[in-house]
Amino acid sequence: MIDSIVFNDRINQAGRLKRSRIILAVDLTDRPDLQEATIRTISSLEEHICAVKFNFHLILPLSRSELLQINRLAHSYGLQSIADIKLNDIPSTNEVAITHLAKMGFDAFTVNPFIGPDGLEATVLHAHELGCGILALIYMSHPGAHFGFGAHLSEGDNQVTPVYRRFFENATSSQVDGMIIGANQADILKELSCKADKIPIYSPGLGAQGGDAKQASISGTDYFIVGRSIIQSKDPIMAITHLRETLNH
Ligand code: NUP
Repeated sequence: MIDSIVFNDRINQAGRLKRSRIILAVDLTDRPDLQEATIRTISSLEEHICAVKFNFHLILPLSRSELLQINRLAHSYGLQSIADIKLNDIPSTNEVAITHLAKMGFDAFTVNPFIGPDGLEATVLHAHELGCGILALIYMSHPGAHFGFGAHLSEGDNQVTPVYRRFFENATSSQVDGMIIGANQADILKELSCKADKIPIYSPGLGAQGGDAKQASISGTDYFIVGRSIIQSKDPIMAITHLRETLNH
């Protein structure tokens, strides 16, 4: 039974119990049996993962009660559930969204630090009051990420700071529960994992987006977010077993 009020403790415990640091991105596309397909997918892979992650693929088409049922099932398997909605609004609006999602059984939410340090801190505080966690985007995995996360901020006196470093500083001081850095951004992963201290790094961008799990692990990834290369595989159980073994050895 995983029942800490601290998200980081819960996901850490789930990782140890399942002997897996894999988070399944359940990115099923819309279909008439979406809830059943989600349940089947989670049930068939639950023993190989520590958490599930849902983005708008499921949050938009499913109802509140369907999502609550799915999250209860995930919890019954000892999994954590992450709503990947990349919150990016004023604190009071973020708080309303988080409150709704927490009532649907989600344990953690993704946030874009573009909202600034004060907004990030307020969002983290609110999530913590509800026993939930916040994962901040620091450097995304897609090719266009460098336009935003890799852009440079002018500090005057010819000094420039990359946006991702400022996001990292803001995320650290706001005491986020995790940082999201693409598995395919090896240099950034290496640079920030040395400084991240006790804040875990979550990496999507494996397989379909070109990242290599072993390499990401060496570069500092703690939790591995993976979707299409498992759920669209001809044999998802074999694919996830292989990934898990690669990471555990
Ligand atoms: O930088 C990010 N990259 C990314 O792919 C941040 C994310 N949240 N994601 C999500 O991770 C993306 O929306 C998808 O749900 C998952 C990766 O899936 P796949 O590329 O393994 O299929």
